[in-house]
Amino acid sequence: MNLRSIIKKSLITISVTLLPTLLNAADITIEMLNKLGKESMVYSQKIVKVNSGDTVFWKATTKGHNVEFIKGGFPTGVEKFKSKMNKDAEYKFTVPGIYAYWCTPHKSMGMIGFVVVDGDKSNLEAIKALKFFGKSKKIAPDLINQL
Ligand SMILES: [Cu+2]
Repeated sequence: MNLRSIIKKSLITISVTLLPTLLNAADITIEMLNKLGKESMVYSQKIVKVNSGDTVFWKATTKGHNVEFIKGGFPTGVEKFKSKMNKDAEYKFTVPGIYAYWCTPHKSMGMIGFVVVDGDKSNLEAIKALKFFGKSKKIAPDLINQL
């Protein structure tokens, strides 16, 4: 085998190896954290805006967290989603609208987040009507105003 064919073979191998990774790459990564600046029990980004087809990846940077879509807090027709504790999570958003979620054990400690898909806010009234608890209840209105 000459150098040229070795290079060609290598490039093909690299492409075949990397392509699935590139195709599955998350479009947005959010860290689940015990601490971020002065805040504790928090998602590194509380609001993200994505396009349908985009995947959001929640990294379990610190343990003890998860992602749970809030009942009534996502577009109709979408199935509920709850990730495993302590584990990375990912979700591919295909239906436009607003998605509200919290971390199950820290739902009253302000660990909430929102995803807006395709800039569609048609379910905003349902989001405003959600019942939040404790610290989350305090911070939710301001976040919802920023959607
Ligand atoms: Cu948490």
